[in-house]
Amino acid sequence: MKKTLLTLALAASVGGMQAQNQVEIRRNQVGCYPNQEKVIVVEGTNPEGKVRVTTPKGKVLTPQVMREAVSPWSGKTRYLVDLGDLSAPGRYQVAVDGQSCDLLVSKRPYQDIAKASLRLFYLIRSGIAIEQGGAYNRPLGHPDTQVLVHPSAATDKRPAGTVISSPYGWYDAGDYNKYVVNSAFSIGLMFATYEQFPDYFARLKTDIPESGNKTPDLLDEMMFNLKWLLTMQDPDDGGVYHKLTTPNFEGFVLPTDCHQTRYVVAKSVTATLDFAAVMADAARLFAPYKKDYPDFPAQATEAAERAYQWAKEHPTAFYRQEQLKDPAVSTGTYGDGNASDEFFWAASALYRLTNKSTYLEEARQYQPQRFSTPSWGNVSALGVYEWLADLQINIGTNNRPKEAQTLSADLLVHFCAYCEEAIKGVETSCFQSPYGNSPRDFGWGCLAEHCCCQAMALLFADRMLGTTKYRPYALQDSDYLLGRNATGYCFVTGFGDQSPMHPHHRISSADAVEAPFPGMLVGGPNPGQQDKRDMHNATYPSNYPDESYIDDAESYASNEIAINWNASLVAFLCWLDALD
Ligand code: 9MR
Ligand code: 9MR
Repeated sequence: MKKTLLTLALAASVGGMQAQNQVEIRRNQVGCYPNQEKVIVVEGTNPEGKVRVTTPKGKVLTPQVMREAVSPWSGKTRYLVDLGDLSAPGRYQVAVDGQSCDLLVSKRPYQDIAKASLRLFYLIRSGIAIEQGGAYNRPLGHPDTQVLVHPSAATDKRPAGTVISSPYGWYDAGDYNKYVVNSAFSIGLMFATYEQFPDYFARLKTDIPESGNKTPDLLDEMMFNLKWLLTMQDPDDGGVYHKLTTPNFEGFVLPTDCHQTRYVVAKSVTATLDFAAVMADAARLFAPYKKDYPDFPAQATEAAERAYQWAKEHPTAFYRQEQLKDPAVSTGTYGDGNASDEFFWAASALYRLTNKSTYLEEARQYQPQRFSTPSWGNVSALGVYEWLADLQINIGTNNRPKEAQTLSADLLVHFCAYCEEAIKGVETSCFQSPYGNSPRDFGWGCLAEHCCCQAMALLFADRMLGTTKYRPYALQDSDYLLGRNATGYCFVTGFGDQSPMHPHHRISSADAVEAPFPGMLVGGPNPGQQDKRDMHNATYPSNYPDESYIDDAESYASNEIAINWNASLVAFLCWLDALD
C-alpha cells in the first residue's frame, strides 16, 4: 500500500510524541517458567511506586524498581523491575502509568513455539505440494527435476548443460534457492540438540506426512533436506555443488509462478566439507531407524567419505561467484575463504562415525583455539559439539585414545571460558540478558547467530558440567528474543502480541493469507542496513544498533527469515522445552 504524505507526516508526529511521553513495558510476550526470574523493563517514566501486578487470583502486588540502565547507544534510560516470585502458573496483569500487559507463567511456556519452529521446515519444503499446512497449503512448485549443470561445474562426464534431477529440500530463506553450506549447517545445528534429547524428540510430533512412521519427526524433516543434499554430490568424483540456484533472485511471487532455469554451480571445498560432516552425523543418527530408512546409513557414510576425500584433494576450491559466467549468477553466495573450521567439523563427525584414526589426526590438526558460536561461515562450534557429545558418551571408558580425550578436554576448557565471558555483563545490561550488550551482537542474522546460539551454548555448558548455573542466563536471552528488547518485538512470527507481520519471505508476501507462516525467526536489528538502497517504501526507524530493525518485507537485512536462523531457534527452544 502506498502511504500518502499526510499519513506519513501524521505518523512521524505521533511517533515523535510517543518517543517523549509514551510509557512502554517490555517483557517476554510468550511466557515464563514458574521458577524463573521475572523482570520487566520500563521506558518513558520512572516507574518507582507505580507498578501494579495483579495475580491470577486477584491479589495486587507493588514491586520495586531493581535498577536503572542507560543505553550505551541511544542514551535512553530504562528501569528494570523484578516482579518477584510469581511461581503460580497463570496470567498476571502488569500495569504502569496507564499502560498494561500480561505475563504468562506456565510449566511449559515454550511447548508451542518450539514445535512451531520445527514445523516451519515443513511449510518451506520445496518440490512437493503442501497439504498439511492448513491455510498455508499450496501446490507443488520448483520440482527441480530438470536442473542444468552450470559451466562452472562442468566435467567430462557432466558437461555444461547436462540435465540432472535435484528435487526436494527446503527453500533457504526469503528466496527460493537451495544452498548446500546453509542446509548442512542447519541440519548439523539441530542434530546437536537432537542428540541430547532423543526421548523428547521421539515424542515431538509436528504433523508432517511422515508423522505416522517409526522415526522421530525431527529426523524425518531433516531427511527431506538430506535427500536433496545427496543429489548435490557429483557421483563421478564425490565433490559437492555449492548451490542450486536461478541466475537472479525471483520476484515476490509464489513458487508456481517462478520460471527461471535453475542450475547447479561450481563445487566448493566448504560446501563439500559441510556435506561430509552432516552426512556422517546423519549416518550415525539414522542407524536406529532401519525400518523406515534401511539403506540410508550406508549410503550417507559412503557419500561423506567420498566428499571428504574430494575436499582433501581440492583444499582451495573456494566459491567465487564473480567468476561465474554464461550465465552470471547474483544470488546468495555463502562464500568463505577459510575451510579450517569446515575441515574440523567434517573430520570430527567422520571420526565419531568411523573411529578411523586419520580423521582424529585431521581434527586435531584443525582444532580451533577458541570457541565461537556456530554460524554458516564458522562451523567450528559444530565440531566442538561433536567432541562434547563424544565425551559425554565415552567418559570413563577405554573407547577413546588419549589424543581424543585430550582434544575433548581442551575444547571443553575453551568452551567454558566462552560461557563465563558471555554472562559477564548481565548485571549492568539494559535488558537483563547476556545477549545485546556489545555492538557486535547486532548485525545480519544476529538473533540467531548471537542470541539463540549463545543461549544454546550456555545450556550445553550446564549439561557438560552437571550444573544449572547457566540456565537462567539462557532464559534471559529468550526473554530478550521474545519481547524484552529495545524494539518491543517478539521476533518469532505468530507468537506474542507484537511480532513481525511482513517478513522478507516470498511465499508469505505473495500468498493470500495475511499472517506470515508461524514460527519464523527474523534476522533482527542490523545497523549495517545493507538493504537501505533497495528499500523504496520503508525506512529504518533508527540507526541505533539495537533498534535498527523494521518489520517491512523490503528489509532483507533485518527482516528476512532463513533455515539456519530457524535451526538455531529449534536448537535453543527445543532444548529448553526438553529440560522440563
Ligand atoms: O530476496 C533476496 C534475499 O533473499 C537476500 O538475502 C538478499 C541479499 O542477497 O537479496 C534479496 O534480493 C534483493 C536483491 O539483493 C536486490 N534487489 C532486490 C531483491 C529483493 O528485495
Ligand atoms: O545469512 C547470510 C548473512 O550472514 C550474510 O551477511 C548475507 C549477505 O551475504 O547473506 C545471508 O544469507 C542470505 C543468503 O545469501 C541468501 N538467502 C537469504 C540469506 C539470509 O539473508
